[in-house]
Amino acid sequence: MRRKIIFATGNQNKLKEIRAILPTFDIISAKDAGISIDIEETGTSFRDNAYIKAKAIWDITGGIVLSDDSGLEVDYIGGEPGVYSSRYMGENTSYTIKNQNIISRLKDAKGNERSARFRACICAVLEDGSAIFTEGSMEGLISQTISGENGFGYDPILYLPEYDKTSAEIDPDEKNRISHRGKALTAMKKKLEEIYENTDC
Ligand code: ITT
Repeated sequence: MRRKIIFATGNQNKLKEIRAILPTFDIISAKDAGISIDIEETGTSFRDNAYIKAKAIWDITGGIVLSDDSGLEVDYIGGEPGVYSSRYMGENTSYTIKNQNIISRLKDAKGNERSARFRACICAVLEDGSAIFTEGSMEGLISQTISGENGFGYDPILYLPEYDKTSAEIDPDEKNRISHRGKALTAMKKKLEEIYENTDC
């Protein structure tokens, strides 16, 4: 039987990726578990916010709760939008506008000055309330134009030189293999397997 895990996210795109990356788990969103709470992300790091999200759901459900806090760090603009990636320019602003804004802010940046990365921190709060963390990143350059239809968020502006494509142009399965989220979740799966040795984890 597949182990049930609640994933503390309201982001459907993340859920889709998480389910593809962890097919051996039955991943349930907080909403599907009947929980609808607004969790304020008051942390200043991906790790802090990942913990805040997982712990808030664990306080209600117990069991194992996973969460992801992630974002885009652009070096030329001091690491922005970083932990504020989903709130950058306002939560309801379209990603076409957000992405165009970042491209405009980098109009004078050349070559490696355009370096950027997606980062993800995955937190698991376990049955006993203890927390474990894994991290992953995916390096690239901010593209000159918005390009690609796959993925979500800032995928259309993170250019991956080794593929000569943006993160929104590569195949979704390929993204999951090399992405910040893919790496952090694969590392978390390994940690959970070690903890729950000889179970279906
Ligand atoms: P939850 O907190 O409910 O999980 P959220 O979207 O608010 O959903 P975060 O606070 O972790 O999640 O913000 C992550 C943002 O970073 C996300 O909304 C995108 O703007 C960006 N981001 C993260 N991973 C990404 C990816 O793989 N591709 C494109 N953008 C990504």
